[in-house]
Amino acid sequence: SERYNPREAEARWQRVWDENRVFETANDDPRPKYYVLEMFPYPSGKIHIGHGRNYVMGDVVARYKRARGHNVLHPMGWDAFGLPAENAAIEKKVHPKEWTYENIATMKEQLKLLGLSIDWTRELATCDPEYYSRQQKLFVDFLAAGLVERKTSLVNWDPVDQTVLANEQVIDGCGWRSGAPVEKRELSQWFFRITDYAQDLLDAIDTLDDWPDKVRLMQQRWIGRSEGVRFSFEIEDGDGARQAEPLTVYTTRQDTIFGASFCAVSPDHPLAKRLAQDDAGLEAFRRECAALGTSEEAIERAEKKGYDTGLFAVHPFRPDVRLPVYVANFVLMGYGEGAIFGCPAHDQRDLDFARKYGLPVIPVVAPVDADPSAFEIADEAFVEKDGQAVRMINSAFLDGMSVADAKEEVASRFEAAGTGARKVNFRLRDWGISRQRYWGCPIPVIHCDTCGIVAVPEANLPVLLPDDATFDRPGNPLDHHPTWKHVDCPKCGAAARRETDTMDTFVDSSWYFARFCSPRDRDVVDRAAVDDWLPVDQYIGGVEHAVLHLLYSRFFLRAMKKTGYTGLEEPFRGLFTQGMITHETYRTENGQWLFPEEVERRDDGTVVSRETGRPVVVGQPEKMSKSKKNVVSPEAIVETYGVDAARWFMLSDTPPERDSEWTESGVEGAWRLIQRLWRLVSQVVEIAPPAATARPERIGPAAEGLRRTTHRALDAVSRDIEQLRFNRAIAHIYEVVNAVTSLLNEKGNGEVAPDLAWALREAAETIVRLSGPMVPHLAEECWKVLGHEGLLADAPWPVVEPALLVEATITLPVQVNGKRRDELVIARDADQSAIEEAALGLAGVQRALGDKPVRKIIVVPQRIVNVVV
Ligand code: ANZ
Ligand code: ZN
Repeated sequence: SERYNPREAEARWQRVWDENRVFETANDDPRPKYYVLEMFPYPSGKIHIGHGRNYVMGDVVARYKRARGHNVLHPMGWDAFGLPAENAAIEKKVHPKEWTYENIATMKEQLKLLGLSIDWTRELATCDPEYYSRQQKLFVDFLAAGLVERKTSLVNWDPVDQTVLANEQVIDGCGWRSGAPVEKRELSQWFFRITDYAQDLLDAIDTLDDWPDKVRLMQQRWIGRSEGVRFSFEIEDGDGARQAEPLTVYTTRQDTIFGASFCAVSPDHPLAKRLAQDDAGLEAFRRECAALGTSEEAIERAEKKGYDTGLFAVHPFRPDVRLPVYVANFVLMGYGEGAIFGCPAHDQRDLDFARKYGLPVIPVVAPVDADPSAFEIADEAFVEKDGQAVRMINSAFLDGMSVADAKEEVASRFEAAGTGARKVNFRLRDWGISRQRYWGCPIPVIHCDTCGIVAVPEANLPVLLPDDATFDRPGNPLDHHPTWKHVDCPKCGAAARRETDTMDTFVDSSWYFARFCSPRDRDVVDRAAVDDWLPVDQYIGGVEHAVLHLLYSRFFLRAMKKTGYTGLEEPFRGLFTQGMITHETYRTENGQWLFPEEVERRDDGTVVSRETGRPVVVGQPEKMSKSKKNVVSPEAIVETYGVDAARWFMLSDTPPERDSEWTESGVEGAWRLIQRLWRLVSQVVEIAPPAATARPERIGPAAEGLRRTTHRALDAVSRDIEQLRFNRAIAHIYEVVNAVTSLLNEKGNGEVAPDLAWALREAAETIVRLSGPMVPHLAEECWKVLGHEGLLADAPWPVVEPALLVEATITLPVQVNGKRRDELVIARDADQSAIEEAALGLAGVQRALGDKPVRKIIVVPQRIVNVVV
């Protein structure tokens, strides 16, 4: 038969699907719903094949669920606001809008090449007024519902570019573009009150049992609930004069209070600010700390430094003990009370600090078996605190207690004395959404000198971005636009100013999945549609979004519930985080990156530049990225191998959660497999032509054997796809392919009995249907050759005949002296001696036996084997 020509066939089937609107989804469809979504892309320019993996995975699920009789929602859109567009405006002098929409057009073309079963009628772009106008309505509703707050917070300020910088834009304390040392500034900003939901967001993680454990753990850590105590120290100056204001600290280790040797406040603490007014040294220290920016990581990494204020804190239980009070760079203003007591013996940070400033190190927790008078701390803090292994020492009334009991005791004493109280804290902060930039959703409020903050009335929405912004000077283009911000107050009519901040782009991506349910609705969403479609049954995306995007979306749905847009709280029932696609990197001798197509691998294994013939340095496979040029374009693949080959390779190469290395030989292998499937189907059609095959009366052993293989694969592939184990699904498809191939080879040119012909056709049809979600174009083509009228995309999933699944083998656990050591897979009808022999041969059993002689073997038929020594 002739070769399969993917280039021609793929374009043709894509046209057929489009023209027949096969993947358009109606809301009023009686079938059970299934919502599958991949995290929508940022339109950065072009996609490479590495971007394709999660879309292809989602597509397999979508096509599979369609075949299983679901009404599938599988939409696509664009996360289209953001800084890169504004950078392009500055660097390339194109308008962010133009840049963004051009990228969207390019990337849409590219995505279409992948043959995805997407309902493009639901497409949306977050930069489109159609979308962001609804987002503004949401904001106004959230504001009215008390979910939004305006408060000051510290930001990274670039004094040259006159702009707020995100933490990632602060590099070694300097602005990424200007190179100027960053300052910390207090700025009035808009916040979503996500912390109101901290406990709820934490508790509900338990219900997300179809999420990866690591993501749930990351969310838990991010929310960071801790139980501790908030209490106050009396403060004295160097002469023993009591100060009016006590110092309040937060601790989770109140048990270590007798090991306290200093107190420290944040450089932004009111006490530090006050003292700095008449202390130039302290002011300089505060400025030095400010240069660290607001990133917690940077603060964590920096050397721990302090400034001695000359004040002392009075120990709450030992009035004769005075602790020096420092301003320290590692104490954050945003957490707890912005002030701590330090216990160097049991906290590494405090220990480093104590060693640097010559402060005492007093152990108060020690292993139960240690001699309290001899227990000392060297360079490592002793952080063990759990259970019966440690107890309190050097701690007056706490001596001998466990850490847990000591915590209780100290907390109770503070509460009795009225100087402190138990307190739950969360690491989670309110979500600051103000961005001083142009290319984002304008925050729909107006500042009036008389009325204060006034929400833009619904009738005046949307607040559109002005097109005629300029990007040639520092600062926020909306702020220095000549007219845009000048409006009359909607309340009193006086001259007022628009808010010029735009929203964090994470806001845009926190509800797009809800908008997809009724993408053209005049309101924010159609509540019935949202309640029907959500939660997303399967969400697929990168683990880099495991915390912020997912948490914000969870908050958003709760906020939308509060404002009446939905009855639901959790947006994503199932979550999958896929691995990345990697590729080798290539560099010339002078360090220039080369694209894969610019190099050539010679027969002797050396790699050279196609242009110069000079050797090229081949680097380890790394995540595909434009900057290192180790990318492959979908166009190039489609041209040479067809997209089905790329899809097959992406799915078959590794488990989907793991990284997968893209290689030319890998795609080539996938291409060969596609040709092989094609030949196989063509051969079977010759033996068992479409019309002529009715189910035979009698099915002989050869046909029966093939049918078992076929149905077992069908069963396994269904389960594998349900669990997103695509590589295993493909391995099971191979089992049928191999069985058919060997039967065809055996037959040679001979005749085939009708029952076997029939079973071969069933096998071929099953192969085609099972591989349909993975290689949909090839499968449609084969489906047609097999004589079907309709589209495979509309055909139901084949049905398993359970009788064919009854295993010929069983699995028996094998114990040695009652302890499970291995398991045995053996023929269901194997006799006693065969089982005994096989059990003794197992690696796990042999390891457990060592050289001990076997006394007895007990076989409980169909149940268990126990070896006694
Ligand atoms: C005394 C102490 C002794 C502490 C000890 C730890 C170990 P989590 O569990 O994350 O809530 N802390 C409190 N507020 C802080 C701030 N604003 N900036 C930096 N550190 C702060 O952490 C609570 C612990 O972090 C608190 O318990 C406090 O140090 C520190 F052996 O108090 B601890
Ligand atoms: Zn007013």
